[in-house]
Parts: sequence; C-alpha cells; structure tokens
Amino acid sequence: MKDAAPQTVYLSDYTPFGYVVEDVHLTFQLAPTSTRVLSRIRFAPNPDATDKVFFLHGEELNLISAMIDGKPVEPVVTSVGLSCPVPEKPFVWEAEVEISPETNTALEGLYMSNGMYCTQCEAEGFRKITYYPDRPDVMSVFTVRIEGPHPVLLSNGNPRDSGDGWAEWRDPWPKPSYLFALVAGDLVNHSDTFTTCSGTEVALNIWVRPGNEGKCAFGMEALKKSMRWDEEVYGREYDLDIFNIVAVDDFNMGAMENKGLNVFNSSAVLASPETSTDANFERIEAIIAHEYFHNWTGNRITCRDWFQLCLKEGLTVFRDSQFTSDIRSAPVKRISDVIDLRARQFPEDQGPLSHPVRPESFQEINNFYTATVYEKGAEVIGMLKRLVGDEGYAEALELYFARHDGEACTIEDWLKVFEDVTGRDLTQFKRWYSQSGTPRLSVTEDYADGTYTLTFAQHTPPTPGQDEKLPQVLPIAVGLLNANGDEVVKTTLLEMTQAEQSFEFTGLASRPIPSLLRGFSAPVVLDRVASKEEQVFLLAHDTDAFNRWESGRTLARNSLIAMVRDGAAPDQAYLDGLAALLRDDELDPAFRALMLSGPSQAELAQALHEAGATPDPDAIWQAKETMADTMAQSFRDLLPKLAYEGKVTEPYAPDAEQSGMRALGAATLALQTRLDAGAAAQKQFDKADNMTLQLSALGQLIQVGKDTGAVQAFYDQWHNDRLVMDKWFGLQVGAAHPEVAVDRAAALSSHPAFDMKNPNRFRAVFGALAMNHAGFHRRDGAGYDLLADWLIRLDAMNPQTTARMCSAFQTWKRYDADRQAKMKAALERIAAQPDLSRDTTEMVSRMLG
Ligand code: B3K
Ligand code: ZN
Repeated sequence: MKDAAPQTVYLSDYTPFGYVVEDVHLTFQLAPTSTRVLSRIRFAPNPDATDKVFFLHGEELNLISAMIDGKPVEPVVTSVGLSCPVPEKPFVWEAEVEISPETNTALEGLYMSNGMYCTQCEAEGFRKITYYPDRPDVMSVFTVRIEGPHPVLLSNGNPRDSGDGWAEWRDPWPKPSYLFALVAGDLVNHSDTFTTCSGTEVALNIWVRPGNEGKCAFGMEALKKSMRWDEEVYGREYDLDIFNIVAVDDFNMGAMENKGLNVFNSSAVLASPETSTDANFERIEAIIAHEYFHNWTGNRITCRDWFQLCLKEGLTVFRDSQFTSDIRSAPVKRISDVIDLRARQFPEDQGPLSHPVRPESFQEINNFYTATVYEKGAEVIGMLKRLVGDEGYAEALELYFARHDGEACTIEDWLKVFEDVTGRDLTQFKRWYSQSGTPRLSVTEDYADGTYTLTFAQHTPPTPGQDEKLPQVLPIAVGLLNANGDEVVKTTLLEMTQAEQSFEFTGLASRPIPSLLRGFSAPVVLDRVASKEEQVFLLAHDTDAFNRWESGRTLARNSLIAMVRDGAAPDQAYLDGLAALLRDDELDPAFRALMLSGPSQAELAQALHEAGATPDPDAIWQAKETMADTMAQSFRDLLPKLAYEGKVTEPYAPDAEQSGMRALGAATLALQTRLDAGAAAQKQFDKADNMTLQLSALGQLIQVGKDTGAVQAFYDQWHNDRLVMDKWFGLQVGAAHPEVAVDRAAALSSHPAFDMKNPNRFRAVFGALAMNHAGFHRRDGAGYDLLADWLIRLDAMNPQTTARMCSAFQTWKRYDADRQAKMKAALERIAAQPDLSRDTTEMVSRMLG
C-alpha cells in the first residue's frame, strides 16, 4: 500500500491515548509470505485522558478478523490504522492479521534476513506487525507465543514454556511496543552467565548464524563489563533471568535495545582479530554498552512521545561515552567524540537540516535519529553535569530512577530532578533543547595590574524556522598558564548566561596564557584569533590534554586553510611543534596518532564555511596532499621510530594500549608510503596477521595506486566473509584518488557480490563515496548523479536507509555556484520521483527548503 500523504506531527499536539493497555498476548504462526499474528489485548478506559477515540495504528496488514469481548466487529480500516466503537469499560480486543516478512525489504516490522525472522520496531514498526496503539507512552506487559519450525524462537523477557515447534515468552516489565522483538531461525549461541550485585544469576547469549560462533567472545566480555559498570557507576542492576543478543546481517542501523532481546547488525557485534580492526572492536564495545545501558535509560524509563527521543538517546550516548572513557583513555575518547561531533553534528546544525535537540515537529520520526539528537543531546548532558558537579549529577540520576521508574517521561521531568536536587533554576539551560544551531563564542582579553579579564560574546546564527536566538547557558572551562607552562589558575568553570559577559582573575604576577573551553566544555564554535606563538605554546605545554590536541588541530587547520586560500606553504611552526610532540615517548601513542592524522577534508570544508569562505574540494584535497608530502619529508628521520613494526610483541589484543600503537603506526605508514611508493605498505600487507594491519596497508596501497595485486589477494582471502567484504568494497571507494572514486563506485555496484538490499553493502560503496570528499564533489557532478541514481533505486525498497543517506547533500548551499546547481538538481530529481517514500520526501524537501 502506498504511503498516505505526509502528515506533520507537532509536539504541542500531544494528548494521552484514551485507553490503557493492561495486558498483551500475541501468537505468531510464522510463514515467509503469510505469517499470521493473533493478538489478544486487554484495554481499559484511561482516567487521565479526555479523548476516548479508539484508534489502533496498523500499516501494510491484512486484517482477517477482529473481535471485542468475543464478538466479531467490523472496524473502519484505512492505510494507517483502524477505528471501532468500543464499550465504556474494560474490554478484550482480539485480531488476526496476515503479513509477509519475506517481501519486507524496508527492514522495519517483522522481516527475514538470510533465512531468519527478526524484527525492528523502533520507532513505528510495530504497526506493521499488528493493530496496536503504537506510541511509546502506552506501556504493557507482553506474553508472546511463537510457532514455527525453527530451532531457536526468541522474544522479550523470560522464557515461559516451549515444545516441539513453539515457544512462549513473558516479559514482566511494562514496555512500549517499540521495544517488542521476535527472532526465529537456525541459530547457535555463545553463552555465559553474569551474577548481578544482588546475587541473581543471569543467562547471557549471543545468537549467530552457524559459522560465526567464533566471533562472539569479545562482545560477551563487553556485555559483562557493561553490566558491572552500570551497577558500579549508576547503581543499575539487570532485571530479567536472561539477556539475549542476536546478530542479523540485514539491519538499517547499528543495533536495537529491545527489552531482554537486543538485535544487532552483525557488524556491531561479531569480531575476531583476523576479520575486525581495532576501530571495529572499540565500536562493538561501545554499541553493546549503549544498548545494554538503554535497559534503564530508555526501557525502564522511556519517552512520552518521539519528540523526547533525546531523553533516552542523549543520556545513553553520554553514558556509553563515560563507559569508554573509564575503560580506555578518557582524553582520547573526548578528542574522538569532538572530532565526530564536528564532522557530523556541526554540518547538520549549520545547514538546512538543523533542528533542536528536542524537535518540535516531524513527518517521519526515523529522520530524527540524528547527530543532533544523539551527540548534541549527550553534550547537553555533559554541560549539565559540569554545571551541577559530579555529586549533583549522581543525586539527580538517583532521583530520576527512583521517581520515574516504569514511566514514559519528558525533558521537563528530566530537568525537574536536577532542579529539585540542586535548587537551580534550569529555565535558561532548557534552551539547549529548543534552540537549534551551533553557538559562536568570541572572546577578547585584557590584562592590567595583576587582573586578567576575559570578555566573551555569544551569538547563534539563524537556522530554519528560528530567526531569533536567545543567549544560552555556556559552561566555559578555563585554565591560565604562565610563560613556564605552570598552571597559575587551575581549571575553573565560568558560567556564561548573557550575550556578553566578562570574568576577572586577580592577583596574577604577569599576563597569563589562557587555555579556553577545556575538554570542549560546550558544543560551540570558538571564534578566537589566538597568535600562532600562543597556539604553539599550548601545543607544547597545555596541561589539559584536550586543549593540547586542540591547539595542534587549530594550527593544522589554519595552515591548511592558508594553503587553500592563499597558496601558502605548510606552516613550519606547526610542523616543528608536531615533531616535538611526536618525539615525546611519554605521550600516549593514541594521542600522538590523533595529532598526526590532522583534519579531514570535510573538516576543512566545514572550517572554511564557518570562516565565511566557499570551500573548493579540489584545492582542499591538494592542500592535504601537499601537507602530507611535506610532513613525510620533514619527519623522515622520525618515521622508523614511530612505525609499528616490532613495537608489540604480545599476542594481538584490541585494548587501548595496543590499538594506540597500531593507530600511530597507521598514521606513520601513511607518511612512509609517500616516501617509498608503497613498499612498506606492501610488506605490512603481506605479513599482516590481523585485520587492523592488513586493512591499513591496503588503504595505503589503494591511495598510492599500487593496489591491483593487494585488492585481488584480499578478495581471494576474504570473499566468503560478508563483513570483511564490506571493508573491501568500502576501502576501494573511500581511499581512492578523487578522480577515480565515482567510477570505482559505479563499477563495484555491478560486482556480483554487490547487494543493494543489504544496508551494510550499500553503505560500504555509496557511504564511502559520500565520504570521499573531493571524489564525491567531482567538478562535473558525476558523484552527485551516481548517488542520486542509487538513492532513487533504493527508496523503493528501503526508505529509512535512503533517507539517512540523502544527508550527503545537506551541505549543498556552501559550495560554488556550479556545484550548488548540480547538487540541487540531484536533489530535485530525487524529489520528483513518483511514489517517493515519506522518509525521503521529508529529507529532500527540508534540504531544498
Ligand atoms: N534506539 C535504536 C535506534 C532506532 C532507530 C530507528 N530508526 C538504537 C539505539 O539508539 O540504541
Ligand atoms: Zn540508543
């Protein structure tokens, strides 16, 4: 059935559903194209609701029969649901529907992936399974019976009973329908147990297709670490007898936190040293933690409506970042998070897709699982924690769990616990949830008679639908250094609330050097023209690890921008400062790797845009090349010392220490390749006994155009491993010279192993194309055309992934007139397709404004 005409939903229109759901009983009779779903649901009038319309969501369902209190009824059915007169007292609704999992290529609702059945219900997929009030504020206990010839039949909660060809599950915790899950298939498990802080033994399983059982050990350890961490740091204990994770090959995102039955994209759980990189391991650990942490922040306490999405996502991202910081390196995690924020959230917040952390309207909620809701949402919580302090934060969270367990909440509920615990008025702070756009912070300084004054001014440029912006609460962490690099003022939190505001530091013997916005204490663009000498000084001496990295990054960015804009040569002061840092063996190799890698092409485009210039992708690419060549020459003597070879003698472990050394090795290899035309890379490729080394070597060989043998050898070795083949597809496009990236993507899309129905494979090729900055923005527009062609094709199958990937065009207005016209034409061509999905329609129309 075609999508109904797009309807806009508004936060301000919220009303509670007229009925409460007391109990849900579902029976699934599984069959690929004709699964029967029988529902028996006990409803009662909701005393808190005035509107008593009985409307159940339902899409793409074939209604076979419906009954109320055992008597057949004939509801009015539309493409989005049904309505029916109901008694003014508790009643039992029963329905039987038929659905077709096998032909469900949207991967939403109940679908099939490689012969197994699985579900994805968040945000509004449950309505493709049966008729139901599919909204997060309707919570109920569920009993599920699954009938099918599969050895493994799983659902939420605890197993209740099973027999030949059937199993029953009971979830005692009331939950919204978006957390429902079902899995059935020929699966094998890697199992373990976890004893909770109160002594309860929980059975743990990771379920995979036969052949993948050897790739579960790391994920299992990550799960156990997460369970312990949540007990120790947040006092949160697991609450069922069993916790299941299932790996699925076809999945629209990373993973899903269904109660007691997390469903994971196989790329986000399966790992082995031979097939996964250090970065894969770290990502898997973080995603397992994230989904597990949702058990409390998302599941036990959920969202009242989808506008409150950041309530669970921002908080859970914040929690998983804390976890990674605790078990790996806190400075490296903070730096990586800020790189990611600037790469994904800043462009979003400064372009046509800009929206508040809590949006006020949407057509398709799946389009709002964004970097703004997730990552800026987490930044907002980080700011709140800085403002109220660690103890205030801990007390507020304790109260949040105690007060709201079992409820569907709002941002108001969340902020209220902080107000109640600390006595603070958070009215102004709340603007972080409603005001979109990245604030710009400028600063001037003054020193006289031992008093140093910092004067800040904040300003947020207009964003779609929000012309006027009000001042935000900005926590600005500042430290002051003297000329020897000693801290004369330790990290101090300045709380800026006005549009312009001054802060004084007294009793200083001399003019200090400021280290501003330490730890990136607020998600803003700091417009500060610091002298190069000062940046070089901070690069050498800043006692705040984040700001030490930041000064190096700023020097690198400024040098590259001067190269792009004025044809300047690479900045010698930057190169000298960097060399000194690289020589310092006391410094964490991971930190040095981050310093050496430098800003990406996209980050430079963003920086140019923020400086009011038009980014030229070719010139950016050229500047990066020149910088890398220059670094390779000037660090020539240092490279052998930084190279990975011989550094790690222990067996491979994806821990922070070894990963850091390999990251530094990879950044070094990238420079070495410029000196030896790929000889060292080829050697590393031939000898590699883990994927991290193999892939970084392959990337260099591709980049330097010496890849023919290696690409084939890699294929021969790994063509039977789906996840490794995704890397093979992705790297050939991502690391390609910009002139060939588009042709490569086109050629790979006709490779027999290319499968557009598999989101991982589609993203491997076309996500990599969009990330190859100069390649995608090829002057003749071929990159835009190719991506648009494929997005149009994909939309008919998988609207969610299509809509998400459309954001590759979100920066269109910042390029030169010629590129703008071509990107706009590509967007208009997508928009003009008949039967375009609601998801993609909303995205392209927002981008076109
Ligand atoms: N909550 C899911 C995301 C669902 C996305 C729906 N389009 C995974 C997560 O954030 O943990
Ligand atoms: Zn999440």
